[in-house]
Amino acid sequence: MEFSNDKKIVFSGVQPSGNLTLGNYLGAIKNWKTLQDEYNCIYCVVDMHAITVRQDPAELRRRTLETLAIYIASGLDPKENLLFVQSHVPAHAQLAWVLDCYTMFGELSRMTQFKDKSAKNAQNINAGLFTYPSLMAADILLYKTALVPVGVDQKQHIEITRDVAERFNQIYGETFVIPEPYMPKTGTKIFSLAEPTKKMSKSDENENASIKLLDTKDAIIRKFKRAVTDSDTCVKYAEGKDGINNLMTIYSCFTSKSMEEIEKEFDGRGYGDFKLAVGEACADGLAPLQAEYARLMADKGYLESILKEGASYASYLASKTLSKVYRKIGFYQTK
Ligand code: ATP
Ligand code: LTN
Repeated sequence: MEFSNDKKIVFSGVQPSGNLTLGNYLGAIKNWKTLQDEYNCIYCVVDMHAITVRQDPAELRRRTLETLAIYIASGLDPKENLLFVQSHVPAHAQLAWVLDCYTMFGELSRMTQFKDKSAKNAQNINAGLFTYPSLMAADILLYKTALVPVGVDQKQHIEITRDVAERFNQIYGETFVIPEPYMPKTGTKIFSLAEPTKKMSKSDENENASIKLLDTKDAIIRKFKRAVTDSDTCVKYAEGKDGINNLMTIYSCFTSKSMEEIEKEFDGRGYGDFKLAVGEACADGLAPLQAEYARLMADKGYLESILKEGASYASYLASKTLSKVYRKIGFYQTK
């Protein structure tokens, strides 16, 4: 694959740190394919970010390929989108080190993801977890990215990327393009089904808290049936009704119905009916993705060929930015 024109660049990624959830899909991946005509899109499997939390090597390896298959099964055409694995392109680590030296300890200390993950992994608060945003900034800045489609939880990381890029540009002159976050109107934050004030996360240990993209229809319906709601009985989007609000958001994402339409549809019907309808809409909405995923996973050779080609083109693009940066900061370059 090769970008044949100078459309603006879109870059995003998901960590292969667990089975992908409905949060990853509705908050990020589902929106990616809507950008593929208008932009040159780069979607990366960010395995280097995943090891900021301990991973089982065999599982990390397996999930890396599975994540790629989910990207394609979600409608990303590998002929139009640049798809690759982060660790296959050394420039990400190389630029991250440089950016580490232009990112302040105080800035990194304010990151809520760092605070959350440190609390969750108290025995493994490693330096990578702390400098995670510099690697993410490197991912984005290497490709002159204009737009970064992510869920709302990543907004702070885009802001620090912009700050670091502006700081660098101020010292050395125009080097980096300053990226903008891109967030859809609904689905930017999907909450846990078990604790609807917490974000749905693929590394949550509670199986019932998240819908996995590859869950069977039965499992999806069962999990929605068990979803925590409130003691009210009325399907209404309102403050304090976190569980119901979350289910309504999910239902709206799959049916394109507005909150008012959903309230009307379930007027006078109980939560049981509503939960079943959400489960069915979600399972049916995911069915085509699941079928395509199964087809792709049966052909690992094809998936590997995409990764090889992707790494080669991404390395070519990234090396241009990296050498510019190396030159600007004064690293000696032989002729
Ligand atoms: P982990 O649990 O390992 O931290 P995660 O499930 O939070 O992972 P990431 O790989 O960090 O997922 O995120 C990939 C993309 O999915 C990001 O764009 C992120 O904003 C989005 N995302 C993750 N969880 C949600 C959610 N609950 N709602 C909306 N978007 C989400
Ligand atoms: N930190 C992101 C994943 C990620 C990313 C990126 C997203 C790593 N590098 C670059 C957009 C652009 C997350 O979702 N946790």
